[in-house]
This record gives sequence, C-alpha cells and structure tokens, in this order.
Amino acid sequence: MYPDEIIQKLKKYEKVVLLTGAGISAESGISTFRGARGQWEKVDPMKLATPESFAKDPKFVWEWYEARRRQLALAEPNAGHEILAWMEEFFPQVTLVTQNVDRLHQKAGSRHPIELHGSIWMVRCVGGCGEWEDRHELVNLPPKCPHCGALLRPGVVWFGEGLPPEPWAEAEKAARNCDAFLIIGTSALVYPAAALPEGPMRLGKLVIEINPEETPLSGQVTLSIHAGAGEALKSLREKLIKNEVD
Ligand code: BV8
Ligand code: ZN
Repeated sequence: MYPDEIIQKLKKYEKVVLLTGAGISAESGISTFRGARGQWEKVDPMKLATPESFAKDPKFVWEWYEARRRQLALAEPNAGHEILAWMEEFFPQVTLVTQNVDRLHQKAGSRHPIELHGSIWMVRCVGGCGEWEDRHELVNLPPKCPHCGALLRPGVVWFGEGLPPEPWAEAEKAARNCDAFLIIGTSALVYPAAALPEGPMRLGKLVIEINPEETPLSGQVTLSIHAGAGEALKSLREKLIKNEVD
C-alpha cells in the first residue's frame, strides 16, 4: 500500500497536516454527504444547509440537524479517528483540520482539531447572545435563546457563509509550513477547504490522499490510497512503527 521510500521520508518529517472530511466518520456509521447512503440524497443539503432555508423554515432545517445530532449521539470514534490522534504522539507537530461538524476527533483524543465548518453540537443565538455547546435532545424546534428569546441556529457554517476567520487562518498557516499533508475521506468538492492542499502540492510537499473513490485531487497528489480510512491508517501506523524498531 505504501512504497518504502515514502515511509522513510514521512517518518523523518516534523510538521504534518491532516485534512479530514465525512469519510473519516463513515466507519462510525455516520452517513457521508455524497456517499451511497448520503444524507444529501434524502434532502438537498445545498438547499437546506443555507441561511435562506433557515430563514424560510427554521423548524424543518432544525428537524434535519436534530436527526443528525441524535444519530451522532450514539456514534463512537473509529480506528481511523484513533490513529489520527495517535499521530500527535508520533510526529513532533500535527495539525488536524476537519470539515466535519461531529467532534468525533475530539472524542478520539485529538488535542486541537481545527473545525472549518463549525460543530453540530454548538448552538448560536441569532440575537447576538453568542454560541455555546448544547448536546441535549432539542425537543421544541426551532429552539429559542434562553437569554433573549430569539431563535437559536446550529453553530455550523452554511453554504454561502464565510468560514470562521481564525480557524481558516490557522489551517492556511499550517498548510503553508507543513512537510507532509494527508487528505482523508473528503470528496474535495467543497471550497475553500478543498483548496487547502493546493499550496503543499505546488510546493512539491508529500501529499497523500486516502479515499476508496477517485476525487479531483487524486491525480495531483504524491500518493493516492484507494482504501477505507481504517484499513489504510492501520497499515500506515504499522509501517511507521515497524521501521521505528528496525
Ligand atoms: C464560502 C456544515 C464565500 C453544514 C458544510 C469557490 C470558492 C469559495 C466558495 C465556493 C467556491 N465554489 C463554490 C463555492 C460555494 C460553496 C461550495 O464550495 N460549493 C461546492 C459544493 C461547489 N462553498 C461555500 O459556500 C463555503 N463558503 O466560500 O462562502 C464567502 C466568503 C466570505 C464571506 C462570505 C461568503 C462554505 C462551505 C461550508 C458548507 N458547510 N458543512 C453541515 O454539515 O450541515 S459542507 C459539508 O460538505 C460538510 O462540512 C462536509 O464536510 C463537506 C465536504 O464534504 P465531505 O466531507 O468531503 O463529504 P462527502 O460526503 O462529500 O465525501 C465523503 C468522502 O469520503 C467521499 O469522497 C467518499 O469516497 C469518502 N469515503 C467514504 N467512506 C470512506 C471514505 N473515505 C475514507 N474511508 C471511508 N471508509
Ligand atoms: Zn439570545
């Protein structure tokens, strides 16, 4: 799966960036957006995950989010999440950037995942009282702010909304300075997150993609591994540790 010379190089690197998408949570039973059981097939997320649809029908949008929250409440991190957390012990500096809103990376022990698209566990007052984590089952939808009575919205980034400036700047900085960039479980269709690997690829850094399917990045990366994250990351960890012993 991994040519030896790539392992030899990777082992010596200090700064590794990991970019994950919905595919890293697939093996935790969370349907991806565009996959076979993609949530986006049932509803059109391009329509639902937007400020316009929330303004038009906040209850319906919240029914979709609360259904996903309930599915996530039962989900556990999988081997892929765990091995990405382990990498923070193996490499001197790991920056995990995720497009996911499920916080399974935190549950697996990743110390500081950069959440480009926010989190489904965060709720935000549209009246400006701020945002906070609320993992309870939200029964009266759409939920109202306990402080001012205004609507609460999911603390995620919708289509047409800008990414949170600090996380985005942190992710860009890490991508600019990395020695290696791993892309795991993303269809690389959603921007600007999908543009993150462009810098490292242009600079000729080691860029590895792990995805059972082809993506627009597959032809441009150093190594494209067509396998699921669990299997591919288990094999990568074995190779990294094995050489450690030799
Ligand atoms: C913005 C949160 C401007 C909500 C999400 C060019 C430049 C800038 C913007 C655009 C642009 N072109 C188009 C745009 C607009 C838009 C966009 O990118 N549209 C695309 C679809 C064409 N972008 C935006 O609107 C962004 N905002 O740029 O605004 C702006 C700037 C300043 C000021 C104001 C405005 C905002 C984008 C964020 C949208 N929010 N999520 C929610 O979750 O409900 S995006 C959503 O898609 C999720 O976050 C998800 O993470 C993300 C990407 O999807 P993936 O993670 O890749 O998941 P997917 O299902 O697609 O793929 C899964 C992959 O896993 C597959 O490849 C599959 O093969 C693989 N897989 C399956 N099983 C496994 C596996 N891999 C490994 N192992 C397995 N077992
Ligand atoms: Zn409020």
